[in-house]
Amino acid sequence: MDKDSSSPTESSLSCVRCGKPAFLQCPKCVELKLPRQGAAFCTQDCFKASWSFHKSVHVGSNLGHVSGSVPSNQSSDGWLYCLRKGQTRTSQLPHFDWTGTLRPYPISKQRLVPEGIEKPDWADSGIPKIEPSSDLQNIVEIKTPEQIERMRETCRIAREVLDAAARIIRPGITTDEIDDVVHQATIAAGGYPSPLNYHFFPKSCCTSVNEVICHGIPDARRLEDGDIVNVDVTVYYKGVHGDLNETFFVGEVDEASRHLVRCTYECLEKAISIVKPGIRFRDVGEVINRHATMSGLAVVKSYCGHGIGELFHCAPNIPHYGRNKAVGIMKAGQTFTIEPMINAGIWRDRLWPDGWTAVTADGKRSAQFEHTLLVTETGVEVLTARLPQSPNVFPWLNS
Ligand code: HM4
Ligand code: CO
Ligand code: CO
Repeated sequence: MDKDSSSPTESSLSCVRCGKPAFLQCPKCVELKLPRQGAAFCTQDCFKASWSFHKSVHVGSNLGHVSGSVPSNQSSDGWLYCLRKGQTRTSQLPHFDWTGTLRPYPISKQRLVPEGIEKPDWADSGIPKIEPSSDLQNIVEIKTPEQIERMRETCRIAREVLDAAARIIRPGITTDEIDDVVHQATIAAGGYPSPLNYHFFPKSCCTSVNEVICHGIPDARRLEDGDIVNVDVTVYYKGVHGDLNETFFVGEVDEASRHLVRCTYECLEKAISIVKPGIRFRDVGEVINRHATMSGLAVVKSYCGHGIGELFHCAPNIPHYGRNKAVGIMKAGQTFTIEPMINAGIWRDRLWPDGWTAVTADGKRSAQFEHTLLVTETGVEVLTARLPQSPNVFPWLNS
């Protein structure tokens, strides 16, 4: 373990595991010249405890990207293109009228969750059993204080998992490596990564690059300087789900993309600011639509915010676009997500042959931010809020 030589008494770096000031650098990261912020630890104990997922940042880090190929540190065995449910995976790029320049890459084999971690009912079969026919698809549950406390715990874990992913994002890493960090950090906390095998979704999180709107599948593609990437994390822990996502910059990103991502962040902030008992769910979309259209951007209509708790997706349905017909009025004790997807060009989306990846119809970029929220007597509690130790990756949040 190397001492951080630049600052003998004060550290500008925070520990990858606990967020405390960090004076130790992972020696492997130093050798590979990896960013210091993602490689700093306060103590040997935190370094050792983080190793199972931290080590994934070393893999393939110094290998050049060969366009269209599987990363050269991986065997191509077991890496196949994902096709929609019922179709056999192939080693050939499927035919499609691609809307932009992004293409799918092969995906690695399914990750395992240790015995002893409580799993949702789709973990083995790929089919949610309770969720589709639950009464909670029609009525918006008022959570008990005990359910709310479990939601707080789970959402805090989900935040820490997303932050672990944020810390490794840089040009050259694959979205599969992001998925591995999400998977390992989730199980290390005792949770199950909710997306894994939900309606046969093959990975533990969604990674949506550039023109991908949402539900991008982590694969062998390496992030490139100038990309934007959304990472959407949902954790199942103590019988409840916590769901959040953020869109990150990869290296130096152009001004139009910085505008898109910042505006999308602001759309979510403005939407959260109206949440309190008595507000109509349909008003969320008015606030988002106003800010997006005033900024020259468009709101995605096909994917909405959703109720969350003991179910991953339930009532209420919360559209992000204007003039929507969402039913119901917010009440204290309800929990749901708001997760606007905002496009640089037109609002229309199309689906890739994998049955999951939603892309913009015009191939221009899309950004998204998401929080899980609790309606309180006086307003709102952001259950997935940033923590003091969350990485400083958004320039507008200053310092
Ligand atoms: S599936 N993330 N998200 N997201 N689904 C794997 C990772 C996933 C979703 C999703 C946002 C809103 C709604 C939904 C949803 C049905 C219709 C089957 C209940 O799937 O509502 O799924
Ligand atoms: Co989703
Ligand atoms: Co989400």
